[in-house]
Amino acid sequence: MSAIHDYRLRSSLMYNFFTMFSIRMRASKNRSQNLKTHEIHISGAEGIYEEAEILKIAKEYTERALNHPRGKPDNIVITIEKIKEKPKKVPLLPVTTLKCNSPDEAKKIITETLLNIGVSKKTVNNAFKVLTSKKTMRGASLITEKSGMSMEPDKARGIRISRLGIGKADEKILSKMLSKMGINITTVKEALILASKAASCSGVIAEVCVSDDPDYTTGYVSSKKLGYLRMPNIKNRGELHGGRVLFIKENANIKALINYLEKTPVLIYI
Ligand code: PML
Repeated sequence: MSAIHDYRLRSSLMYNFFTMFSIRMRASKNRSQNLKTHEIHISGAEGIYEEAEILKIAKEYTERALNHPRGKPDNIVITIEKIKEKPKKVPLLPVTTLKCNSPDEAKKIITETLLNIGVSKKTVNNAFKVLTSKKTMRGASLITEKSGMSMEPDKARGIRISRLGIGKADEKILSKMLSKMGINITTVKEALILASKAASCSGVIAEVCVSDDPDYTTGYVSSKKLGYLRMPNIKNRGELHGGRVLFIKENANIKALINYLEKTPVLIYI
């Protein structure tokens, strides 16, 4: 290969990587109580995209924020940020849908699964308090596997698992795969991509998620070893509670863990 050709190839690869953007949306509602105003979470979404897709995605995210079952937002914040480091490649978790007929059954499955992988009963109980609380956390809660301590610095915000996405070719494969299972919808795709990033974090043992969307009643428990285990009827239709809990190693380096989950760009591959 000539020096010029080699230079062009290298610069085009660099161009591709440097022109990827993290696009994030957060929508909230203002609520006044006791002369104070605070924000209630309505919806969020994000992905990693090429420059040519920015307008389309910003429109899609805006429409999503304006038409969410949790209500009409007062604030929609869309952040478009150029990715500055090469995204880490992380494998997609395998997907299984379990048979689950009620929230009680889901609670039993989650509890048994977590106890089996060494999470303490106290930690499981604390996780259910977060997942069923009326005050939904915007991001994820971090709970230590044995002592059940909450480690997220901001209890209202939690940790936002961020800067994550999937390349176009892999997304096509994912769509086909999910279509065969009859679950090719954005909610599943986005949750699966997020769970795959969380499971790739060295201090994270497992995750449980219940959607805070009152119309969406499927949730999941996931980990590198378990894969992504979906549970229909994890909550009753109409309920507004929900959230995400990450079970973390007792001795996890919290700063490094949060930095990976929130800041390190990750692209999921199949
Ligand atoms: C969410 O509302 O974003 C979480 C959805 C979790 C479950 C998605 C699925 O696998 O059906």
